[in-house]
Amino acid sequence: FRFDRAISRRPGASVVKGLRAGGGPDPSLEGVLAEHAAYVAALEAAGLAVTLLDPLEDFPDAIFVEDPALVFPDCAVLLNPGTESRAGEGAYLRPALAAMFDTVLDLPEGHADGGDVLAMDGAVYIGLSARTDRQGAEALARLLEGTGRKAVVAETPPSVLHLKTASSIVDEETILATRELAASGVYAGYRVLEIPAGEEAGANVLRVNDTILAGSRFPRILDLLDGHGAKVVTLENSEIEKIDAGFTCMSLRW
Ligand code: CIR
Repeated sequence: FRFDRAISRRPGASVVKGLRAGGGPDPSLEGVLAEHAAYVAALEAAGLAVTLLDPLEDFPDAIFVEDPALVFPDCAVLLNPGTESRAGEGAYLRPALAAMFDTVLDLPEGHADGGDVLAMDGAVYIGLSARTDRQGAEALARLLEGTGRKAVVAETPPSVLHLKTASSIVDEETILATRELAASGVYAGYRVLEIPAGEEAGANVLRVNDTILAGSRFPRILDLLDGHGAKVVTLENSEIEKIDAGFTCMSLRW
């Protein structure tokens, strides 16, 4: 979770048509723009130099740059998002990644979203979901093993969009997770902070250097995050969450 740089993408007007699992109303464009700008400012305040890419009107979900790609200090990986309307996003990320990374790898087969990938120092966890199929997860695991990393493919509870909708890195020994995901045992060997019932929607938080970005509506999660060597910064996300935004998925960090 120590990073110097990030890529994020400005929302276009089409962002209000972003996918949402539970239906529900469109967010307001002004609200999304304000919340996204505050998010980028928070990354900068945490010490990151953020490269902002131009909006992609043809792809309402393109602000979620961590789904079509993953980055590590030594390489970037272009994935293959598991939903039709997002399949073309990677092509628009490739030039930026090629300019910033010597090595850009491609997922050779199957589907995988970056939201299903939680990278600890010791292992990279790849969740199986409606977006990440076994073929994609196993191909990604092999690709990452080829870069010297250990990869673990895990089931994700069917109630969540992505692995990181239900779990987040707090520090190198600690993961915040919903009870359902914690009970699966996937994070055995780590200290797991279990989310109190009723606050599952706040499971996605973002550790960046000495800061943890978290939603403001989850007081018990905020209490749990206290005392892990980081300042907890709360962000308003009431509009952006209408299209299932998480804090991890709106940037690529390395
Ligand atoms: C989608 O359904 O693809 C977007 N509306 C939300 C993606 C959020 N990404 C993430 O949790 N990693």
